[in-house]
Amino acid sequence: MRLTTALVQRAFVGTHFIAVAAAATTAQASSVAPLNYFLHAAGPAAAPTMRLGWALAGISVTVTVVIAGLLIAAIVRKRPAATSDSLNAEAGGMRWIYIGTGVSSAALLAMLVYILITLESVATPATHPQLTITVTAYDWWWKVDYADDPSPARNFSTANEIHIPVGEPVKIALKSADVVHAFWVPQLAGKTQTIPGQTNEQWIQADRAGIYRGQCSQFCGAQHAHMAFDVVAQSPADFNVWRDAQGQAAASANESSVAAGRHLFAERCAGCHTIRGTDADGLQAPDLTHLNSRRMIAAGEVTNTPDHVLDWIEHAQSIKPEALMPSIALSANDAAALSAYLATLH
Ligand code: HEC
Ligand SMILES: [Cu+2]
Repeated sequence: MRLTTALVQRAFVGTHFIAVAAAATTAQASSVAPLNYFLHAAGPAAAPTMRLGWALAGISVTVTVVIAGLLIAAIVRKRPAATSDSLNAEAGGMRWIYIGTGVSSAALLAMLVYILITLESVATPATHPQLTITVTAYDWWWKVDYADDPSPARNFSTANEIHIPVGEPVKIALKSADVVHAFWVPQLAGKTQTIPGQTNEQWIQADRAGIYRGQCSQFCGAQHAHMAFDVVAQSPADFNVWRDAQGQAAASANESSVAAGRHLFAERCAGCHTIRGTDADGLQAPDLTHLNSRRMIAAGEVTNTPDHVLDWIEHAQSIKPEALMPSIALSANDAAALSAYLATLH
């Protein structure tokens, strides 16, 4: 039912279109509008609703134009001069009411039928998903758990970047750690809420390899607008390589050259962050075991470069005010040691 509501919301894209297009163009310095689902659908859960959006927008525009035309005609048309019996001369006008009501009802009914058919066609994938990914929304980032493999070495937690194999449906189990959020990858599927204390489900499928941007689409607090993520769709072979690599503990865990940075991390960061293979096992923040494998940090806020990471650590509260990570002051030596350690987290 919730999924249905979400899809219906999405079906009425006409009203949303301009706002989303405007938000998308300012969201990122990227050359393409990443949320432009009106022009791009990359899978079978998204293409039918994109066509539906166009059809509904087309019908709405047609109705508006026809009514505006009739209205203008009525205003411009001259009435014959009033005569004493003109009060009784209204008889012919009623026909327009009947025709208008009939046409509008038929159009609305046709739209309803098309909406229901579309909802049905995207409700379930053609084949049963082989892969389930659990995504938990936090203020203001996304925890991504791969937990369905019989081999524990292939199960792990990551953040803000969801990898999927192309060409097959993937089930997304959706949870929330705090308030209501909504998970939305416009080019892959409609939006679904994440609600504390319950698990919602949706499926996504990408027919082409690529990076699809997702965004929280239900207001959840100060940094709601900066709660984005990427879905990286890759060939099944590449996906398996990625999954195997992510399952590994941090390679650097015992390197003595980065001992100072590791020690600093244990003191100042481990309460919130996990690095597998070390004692850092905080659960309230993104898993950093393979930090450098990700494209972006802070839920799509900045690209993942060593400078940006250091800047984030020292100025998290100015980059993302109210984010649940404090700005952490570091001496130049500490910053260098920490950077050296973080650089090893591939
Ligand atoms: C009080 C808990 C807390 C502490 C302490 C903390 N962090 Fe964070 N950190 C967070 C949270 C929460 C986020 C996610 C913020 C967001 O995107 O809104 C985060 C995000 C990050 C990210 C971006 C990760 C990504 O993939 O988006 C990095 C890197 C990071 N922290 C490094 C550190 C380092 C290094 C330290 C210690 C110097 C540290 N953090 C201390 C809570 C914490
Ligand atoms: Cu939100």
